[in-house]
Amino acid sequence: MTHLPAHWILGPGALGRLVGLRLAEQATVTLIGRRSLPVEQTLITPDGASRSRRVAVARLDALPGDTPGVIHLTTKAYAAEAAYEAIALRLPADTPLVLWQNGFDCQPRLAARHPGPVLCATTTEGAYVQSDAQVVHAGHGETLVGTLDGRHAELAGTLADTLSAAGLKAFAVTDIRHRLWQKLAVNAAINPLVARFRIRNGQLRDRPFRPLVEAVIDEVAAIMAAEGIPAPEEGWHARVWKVVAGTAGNRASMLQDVLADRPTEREAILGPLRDAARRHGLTATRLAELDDWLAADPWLH
Ligand code: KPL
Repeated sequence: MTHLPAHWILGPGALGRLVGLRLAEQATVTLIGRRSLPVEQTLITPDGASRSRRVAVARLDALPGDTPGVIHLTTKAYAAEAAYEAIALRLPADTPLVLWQNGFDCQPRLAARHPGPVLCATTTEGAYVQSDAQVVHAGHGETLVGTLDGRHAELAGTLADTLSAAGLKAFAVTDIRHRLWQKLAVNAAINPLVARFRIRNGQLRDRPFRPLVEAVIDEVAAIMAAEGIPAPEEGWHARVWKVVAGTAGNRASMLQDVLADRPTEREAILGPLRDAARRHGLTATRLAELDDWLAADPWLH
């Protein structure tokens, strides 16, 4: 098998539509959400080109009659399990499921719950929604895919090839658990602080915030070491500052969620870190403070 046919994209936000519209150039794609989207969808590429195409769309409560070849679950982390349950009874048991969530929370549970192959994907592709009919591919990145239990290497390779052929550079890896934790670590050092202070990523380099970031990175690095997650070659501090520099103008996803009064991915990002700190007898005061702040209604502060 060199390519995967018939992709269902469950959760057509920015990432879901980026993946869906790229794949739609060479495969059958259905975008499935809580509400129906326009069938005419436009993707703005990083070089500013506008590519429009018609895709199949469906609502979660009115699924299409055909059978998917692969399901991409692209909801936010906190919505993933409910979205899966909404379609689970309709799926042939061997349907591959690809989990695109941030953090490390729902992945092990869904891998245990779904009878077929479960792949995890983590990406640095940048995308944002312009309207119900338009998504912007803001910047190229890289996607890594693999399974938590090390099985289905061939399928991971096929998925990576399919994504790469569609213009989303992807690689199959055998250590996706480490990769998910590494992304979570960087997210934990940036997202809660920018949400707390309502600043763009680059402002973390400024005087009042810099020591706070350094302190959070120290806590995260200690937890990663105890958990056996390899540090990046350049070290955790350099890695975080590199991402901050590369995304300086961004409003991080957690800040966008707080500003829009939406739930955040707090549980998927800070939850596993706090659990791991507890397991290893580490104190993580700063992470705990940020998590407690996010858990309370941020508008009350
Ligand atoms: O991935 C991100 C996010 O916004 O969630 C970071 C790395 C923080 C960049 O904005």
